[in-house]
Amino acid sequence: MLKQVLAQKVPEWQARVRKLAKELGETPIDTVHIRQTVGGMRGLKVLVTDISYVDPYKGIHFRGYTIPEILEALPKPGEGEMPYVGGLYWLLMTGDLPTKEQALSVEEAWKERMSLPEETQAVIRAMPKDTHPMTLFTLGILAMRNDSTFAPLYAEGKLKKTDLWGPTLDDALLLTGRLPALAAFIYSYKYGDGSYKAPHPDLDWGANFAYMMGLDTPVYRNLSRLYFILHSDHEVGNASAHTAHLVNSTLADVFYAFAAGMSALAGPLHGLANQNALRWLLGAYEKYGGVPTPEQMEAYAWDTLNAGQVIPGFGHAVLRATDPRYKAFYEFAEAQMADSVLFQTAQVAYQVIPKVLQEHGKAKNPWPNVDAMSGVLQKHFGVEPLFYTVLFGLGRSLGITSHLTWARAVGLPIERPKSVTTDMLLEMAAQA
Ligand code: HAX
Repeated sequence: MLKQVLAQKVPEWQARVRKLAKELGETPIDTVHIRQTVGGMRGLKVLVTDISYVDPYKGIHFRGYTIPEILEALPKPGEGEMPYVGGLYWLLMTGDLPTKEQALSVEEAWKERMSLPEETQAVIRAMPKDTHPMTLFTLGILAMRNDSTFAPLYAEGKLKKTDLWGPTLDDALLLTGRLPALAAFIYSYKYGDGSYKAPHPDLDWGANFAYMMGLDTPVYRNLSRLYFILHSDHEVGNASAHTAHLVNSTLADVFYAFAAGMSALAGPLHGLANQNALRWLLGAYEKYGGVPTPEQMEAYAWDTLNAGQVIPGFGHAVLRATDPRYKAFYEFAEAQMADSVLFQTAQVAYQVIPKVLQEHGKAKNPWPNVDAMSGVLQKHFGVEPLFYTVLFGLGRSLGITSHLTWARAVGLPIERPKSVTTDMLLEMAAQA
């Protein structure tokens, strides 16, 4: 069903991008400053996607909808439950809010693909148990590449440029379908009895993950759905999405591209912030032998800052207000685990840290980001902190594979920015 809807939409979007490239291509849209050339290309408008957009004040918009809007509007399994992840995938892929039938059609497509092949399990089992979960995750993704639809069709010369998106979507559905089983198996291998728990045929993507993790309660099912929806996408310029986009622009398939993206996510400046934020909050709790008072939290925060460190979970490169993903998690925690001492510690942090960061005067955004709360929730249900980046990656697969499908649909070319030497930059600066 998803493929038929995309097939109707793709030609119009191909024409739109062709127009931008051919008729409007010489329009200048920005000036490049040397600070950006030597500063990680921060803020340069050099990528295009219609799947998501981060507004500095209202946060992430998925296909134009804010977090509160999608949590309200996406179809849900039942009253008071979190939406089907399949509905979010429909929205990301098509741009349209799905009916319940459309959301369930994605869930059905995933169910048909959800089992983890024996050889992928064998690849994980061949690794030492102390291997990092993200290494296992990346290996597992690459191991599934043998089942790519795209790779053999392309190798056999059977694909026209305008048709590349179809088998990319096939790969996207296969990969995203299998990832919950891969993640849960890695968890079992590292922290459990090492057995593979097959997916439940009656459960949706989010609930199935909870089931395979052995955390099959209504609350954790809902947390899983919420967690994956909130982590699904954050534009295409962030390091993991951009890495996957770059790799896929060479026409390396979705498996190669997503594995590369997950290697980027594994870096401490990207996907590890949730662990650091949790560790920091636990540190405050342990230091004061209980939930800190606001005064104690303030002193703890200044100790961190005076030691030249950042306060994890606060600040953002783009956002200039409290991250709506943080707010959604906060409300979930307030409703489901108000008596958790860790949540109470996070509440004191929320009360105190923005003021401290404002006094400190460096951070452009003193407000909490999603990572200030995501680890708190997982820790409450006993999930091991080293695994949080895999959870992040599982959610992010939804956005990244949507970007890849659409990049192939509109025929974005291989990426090749230009580099210059420092001498050239110094000369340009002297002449400016
Ligand atoms: N605590 C202390 N200082 C902070 C700070 C924080 N939480 N956030 C920013 N600053 C400092 C920066 O280190 C920088 O200092 P210098 O001038 O000495 O280099 C200054 O304030 C200006 O930084 P900025 O422009 O406001 O922020 P950046 O765009 O450079 O960085 C970060 C954004 C998210 C990396 C930053 O806010 C940070 O390090 N926060 C803590 C770590 C964190 O929570 N990371 C997760 C972000 C969410 C995410 O994207 N996850 O994937």
